[in-house]
Amino acid sequence: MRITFCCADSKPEPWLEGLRAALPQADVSLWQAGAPQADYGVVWSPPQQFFDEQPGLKAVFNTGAGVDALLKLRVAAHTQIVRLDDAGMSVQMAEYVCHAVIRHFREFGAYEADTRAGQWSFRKPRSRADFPVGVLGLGVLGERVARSLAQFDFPVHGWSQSARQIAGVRCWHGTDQRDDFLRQCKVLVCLLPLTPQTENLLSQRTLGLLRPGGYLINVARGAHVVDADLLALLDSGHLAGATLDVFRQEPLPAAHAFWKHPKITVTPHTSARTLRDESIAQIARKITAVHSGQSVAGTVDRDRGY
Ligand code: NDP
Ligand code: OXD
Repeated sequence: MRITFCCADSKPEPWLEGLRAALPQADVSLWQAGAPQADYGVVWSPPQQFFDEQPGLKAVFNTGAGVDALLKLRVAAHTQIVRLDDAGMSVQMAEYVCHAVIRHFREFGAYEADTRAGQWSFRKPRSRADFPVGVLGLGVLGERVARSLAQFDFPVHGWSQSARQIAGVRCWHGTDQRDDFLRQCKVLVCLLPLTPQTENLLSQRTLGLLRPGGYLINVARGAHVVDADLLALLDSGHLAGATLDVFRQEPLPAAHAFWKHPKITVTPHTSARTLRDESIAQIARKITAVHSGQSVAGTVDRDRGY
């Protein structure tokens, strides 16, 4: 079996060594133009040339959860696309989102500013009942995040495409229920895949439905948010703040208003990193399964877009 590795932004050697150790029977090599035809690809943001030159791939394994970049390319219809299925990401995402929600709810940013100024001051405790948190997307990451927030006794709502049931989470689904879901929430966490249906979903209209003093945490993709609308809602005071990990253009351009906005916290697409060892183990297991004709979790439905 031949495996070709083509991942932007990753040092290839540790991946190649890890894949060779996990699949000793396979011939694993770094893709380059003109490379021989492989059976399987391990990819992140490959160029179109990769797929043009590898028409015989049986499957490609994405080293991330989001496949939006991959689905913009022309990939042969018979090539199965498989995404990472957690592989250590969901606990990181739960840490990140719970941290952002609690930091905002407990006003730790304001306490840090006070104590840096030498002030021993107290703020009136806020009520959890006034801080319902909504999670857009209840998949591998969103469900873990929703359950984790519920552990801290926040009222938690979740929205997905199909109906879901999660203990401790009030679940909503479909476009018809979306606006009612948003009206319940003060804090909104975006964990949707980027698809034609979800692009630009977070706009003046939809974010305007959040309770006054709302807060946005976007950890999915930058193109879910209409940047100018978010800025307008922050400046009008309808939204109290935002924590943003993902952006339309990454790295976030130096001149972008998000960098210095006093109500925005920016992190560099780091909320849930791909963990190499866990990912190699998962991909190797799935390659073995696909090679023997079995189905695997995380297979992307191209029509659905995730
Ligand atoms: P999943 O595919 O497991 O879950 C997607 C969820 O979104 C599902 O609940 C799905 O509904 C819901 N959904 C999709 N489309 C719609 C729609 N049109 N209307 C309502 N609900 C919809 O994805 P993951 O949880 O694994 O990951 C989510 C995203 O997080 C990734 O696509 C990626 O972009 C981003 N990500 C960001 C990272 C970072 O570091 N910032 C790291 C990893 C991922 P249903 O359950 O009905 O199918
Ligand atoms: C992913 C990401 O999709 O890192 O895995 O954003």
